[in-house]
Amino acid sequence: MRKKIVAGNWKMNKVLDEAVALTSELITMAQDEVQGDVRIILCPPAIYLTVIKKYIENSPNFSLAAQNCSDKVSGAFTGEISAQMLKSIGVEYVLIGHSERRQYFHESNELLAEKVNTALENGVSPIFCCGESLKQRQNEDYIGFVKNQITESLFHLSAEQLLSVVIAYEPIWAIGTGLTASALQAQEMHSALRQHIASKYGEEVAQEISILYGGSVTAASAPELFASPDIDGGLVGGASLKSREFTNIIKAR
Ligand code: G2H
Repeated sequence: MRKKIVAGNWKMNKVLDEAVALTSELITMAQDEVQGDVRIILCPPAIYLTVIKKYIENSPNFSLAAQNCSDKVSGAFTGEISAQMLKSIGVEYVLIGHSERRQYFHESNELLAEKVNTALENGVSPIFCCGESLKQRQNEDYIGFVKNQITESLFHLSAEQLLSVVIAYEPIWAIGTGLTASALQAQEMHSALRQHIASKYGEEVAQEISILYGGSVTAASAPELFASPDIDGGLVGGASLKSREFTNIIKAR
């Protein structure tokens, strides 16, 4: 059985009071309403990680992820946060390769491979994001494009290392646009990515990796998406900023 995961990517939203209030509400709702085995990962802005860590301490199904980390180990890199620092405050996961970072901060597959390495070397699990643009979906081999992102950033890893990675497929055309990939479109890609992993690492490894879907997931769209055989949960942006909506998404996993 693969791990079921629902992660909330808050992006650059919420001031401290709002971040704390959202966390408290989520913990209460999850305690009262969420049954079964699901890992809930909160991805707040890095500045709140230590504060929120204290709030989730007694909630074993909650974990924290940073939204980014440096590809460098340490040193004179003003403004950067290393994987080692994340580990030192008890952060278990880090988003790597979110399309907003690829687009606005020009992060390449090669750079992302370095970030994956430093995260793994420090015991922080990458949530590796991949996905195609609308243009790529319309004009090109969109499955090949996403497979290549995985090949170039992950296929240098050993099988054991790869099993510490979570993959998040996020079609760029569905991010924050209100357009969700249909369950069929998402399943097509998830299944292709799993086969791609199997071709390199074997079926057993491919069957163990959690692949999340992201892109305008809501409480309304989550049940059908999460019912698809190769979709193991979601990476949720906008809808993770509201406790009721996000809890309902968690319940749909
Ligand atoms: C994709 C997703 C979360 P949203 O970026 O990473 O955001 O659900 O707002 O499309």
